[in-house]
Amino acid sequence: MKDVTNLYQEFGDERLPPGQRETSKFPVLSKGETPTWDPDTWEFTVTGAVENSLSFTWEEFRDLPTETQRQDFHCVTGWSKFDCEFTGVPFTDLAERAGVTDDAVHVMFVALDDYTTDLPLEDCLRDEVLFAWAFDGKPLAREHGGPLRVVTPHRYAYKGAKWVTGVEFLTEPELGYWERRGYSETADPWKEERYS
Ligand SMILES: Nc1nc2c(c(=O)[nH]1)N[C@H]1C(S)=C(S)[C@@H](COP(=O)(O)O)O[C@H]1N2
Ligand SMILES: [Mo]
Repeated sequence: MKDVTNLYQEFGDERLPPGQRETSKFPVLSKGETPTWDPDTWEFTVTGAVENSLSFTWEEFRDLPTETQRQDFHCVTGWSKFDCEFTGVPFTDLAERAGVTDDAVHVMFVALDDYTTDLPLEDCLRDEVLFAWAFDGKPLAREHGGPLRVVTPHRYAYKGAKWVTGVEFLTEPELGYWERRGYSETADPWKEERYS
């Protein structure tokens, strides 16, 4: 397993970002109800500024090569959970398969609960950004985003869309659900970029 819990060294002095409190629990934070999903009709798409748009059924997605990483998780509301073990498909793998075009600068993630979140492309093209379907070796619980969620240990966790079904590469920045409501576009926990 790859341990990326030292990635904070790139951003700050302390593993626990300023203004955060460590918790051993794994709280659930969702804007609404946990959406239902059907493995027979579930579809994941990669679209936008790419050479090849991609589409996966659940079975196809599960056949993709995966990585398991030990990561930290920082919620913008002030709690951090250390040593989360996520298994999933690296963002960079999908970006490579799709062939991101030179004019792409930004990324939008879309989810089953109509949640969206955006990040600059360079913040997504990192080894630690995973489309994760397992947590601590077990299928991701539905309230935590099962069947599939994004994890972004270098950014506040609202950048990690639970129930993710699509990623769109953009040639201009657009804002996601919380970003339109005043949360930070870049969301660096060590700079306490909570609000914009
Ligand atoms: N689709 C979707 N993804 C989401 C959210 C949401 O409401 N819907 N909440 C975000 C927020 S604010 C946080 S802190 C994390 C929480 O993940 P957890 O519920 O697994 O702790 O998911 C993020 N991803
Ligand atoms: Mo959050």
